[in-house]
Amino acid sequence: MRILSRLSRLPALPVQALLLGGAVLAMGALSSWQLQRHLSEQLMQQALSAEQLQVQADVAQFNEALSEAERSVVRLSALMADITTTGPQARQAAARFDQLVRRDADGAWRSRVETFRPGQSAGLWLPASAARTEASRAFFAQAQTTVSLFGLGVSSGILENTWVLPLSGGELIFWPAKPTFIRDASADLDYRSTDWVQLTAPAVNPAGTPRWTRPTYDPAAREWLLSVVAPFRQSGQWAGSVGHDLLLRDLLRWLIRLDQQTDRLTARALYVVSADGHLLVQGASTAREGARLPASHRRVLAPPPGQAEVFSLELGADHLLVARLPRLNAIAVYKVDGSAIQALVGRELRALHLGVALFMGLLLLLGLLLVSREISFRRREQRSLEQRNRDLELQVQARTQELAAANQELSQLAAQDALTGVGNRRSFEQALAQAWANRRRRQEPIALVMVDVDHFKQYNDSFGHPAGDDCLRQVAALLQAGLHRPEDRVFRYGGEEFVLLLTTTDVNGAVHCSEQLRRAVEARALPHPHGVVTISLGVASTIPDRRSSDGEAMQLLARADGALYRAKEEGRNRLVAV
Ligand code: GH3
Ligand code: MG
Ligand code: MG
Repeated sequence: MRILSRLSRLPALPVQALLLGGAVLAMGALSSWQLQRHLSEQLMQQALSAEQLQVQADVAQFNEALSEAERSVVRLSALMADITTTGPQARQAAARFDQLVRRDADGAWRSRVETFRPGQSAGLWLPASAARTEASRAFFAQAQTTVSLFGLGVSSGILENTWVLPLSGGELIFWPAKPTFIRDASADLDYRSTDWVQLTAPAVNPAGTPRWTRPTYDPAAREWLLSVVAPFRQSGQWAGSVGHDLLLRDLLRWLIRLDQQTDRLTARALYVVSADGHLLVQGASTAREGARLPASHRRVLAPPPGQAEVFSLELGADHLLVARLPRLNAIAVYKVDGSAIQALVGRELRALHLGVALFMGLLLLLGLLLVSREISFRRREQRSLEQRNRDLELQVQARTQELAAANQELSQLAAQDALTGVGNRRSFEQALAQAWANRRRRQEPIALVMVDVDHFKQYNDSFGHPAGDDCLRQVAALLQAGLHRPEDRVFRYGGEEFVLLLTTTDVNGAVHCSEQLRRAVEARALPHPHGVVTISLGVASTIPDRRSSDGEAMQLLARADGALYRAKEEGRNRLVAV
């Protein structure tokens, strides 16, 4: 029973597993949602930072290009300082000059355009007013030879031209990297009034270090130009200036990649704007160059305090990335498209979702595996408990049977006479009462025979008590053997007296049976001081009266006892019936 109650206390496993699984899934979904939100913010920040870093790298490259131009112009300045204007070298240079220039009908010297080849040849252009002397021609020619080596110092992609402006003759000499510049230049244009020419004045730049002009719009080139200028000396005297003109558009498009398809995911260059709000170079923006900055973007002109070279400003859902370009006194503006960032983050999150789904699936599979293992374990345990229960029931059954047998044996022993093995006096009284009631109901005869061993005292006296016991056992066995009906029984009434209960037997039957028993004992011829062991018997029989009580059975016994008494009186070894 204890085992059964233990079984019934086991929880319903599938329900438990379902609850657990549900809880795990709910927790997973919740944490995945939170994780997603957190990651989404992180990823957006990261994307923006990555764009910022990229712009920073661009600005660093841009600055490096400017430094390259500065180094180059310093070298040019040094070369010009070494030039001599006399001797055979100067004459050769003058001859070369004649090949390169011609005097046109309007009196101006112009370059022979057809001889120019970018990166190799140089050309020169002189205003009509320029003085011509042998010395200056030789000087210009030699300068050209020298400078033709020089132009390689700056990337040809951004170098528009290189020039020398000597103080001596006031002539301007160009070595254009791009011949179209010379072609398009007007003969009457006086460059000496421009920003960059003014920078060549000794008073403006006494130290002779490279100086940058502001971005300047050149109507001849129809481009924004940027010039780096350095003075040079000859024989210790201030002799003039040298410079590089760079096309801002090329410089910026090459470095900041305006208008180009880049591998960037989100940031697009919009334009470069001067400090006073004029668009210098235009990228993806549709605004016209030279126009004013769009009103919504004005904030880029007032950068937040701090040293950051690149910073970001929110513009609705988008961001503007702003890079300072101090040497230009300008800034480059990029736009980071909010929807592009969202798309990027979405892609990353889809990958995350897949990962989370796989993880949850794995978790579920593991859970199912554990539950199924648990179920099979519990089934095995239940089967073993049932087996133990059956074993115990069998044991209880066996014990019960053993107990019943023992009880039966005990009750048999309780009803038996210990010496002779026949029924004892107590069982006789029970059997008599039962038989009496039965015969009374059926109105059938019942007989009692009292049996007593003759002169048994003398037997004991002669052969001893143990022999007497043995004799009693033999007599009892003879009496038992002499009764043939199963319902007829022998009891030891006491001492050496026995009583026979013969149911359904009238007096004649009882007498017949008693006589046979007497003879059987006599015939057994157990030795006795008087001869052989004999018995005397008193027989009584009756049909119980219907109204009689059980106590009247004792009267029948008394009658049999009386008959026995008479048999003793009449000489023993005989029977008397009443
Ligand atoms: P009678 O012929 O008149 O019966 O003479 P008796 O000697 O048999 O009668 P009595 O009643 O004087 O003696 C009975 C004797 O039976 C006395 C007793 O010692 C003996 N006796 C009674 N029970 C036992 C017993 O269990 N074992 C033995 N060995 N002797 C017993
Ligand atoms: Mg006696
Ligand atoms: Mg006797």
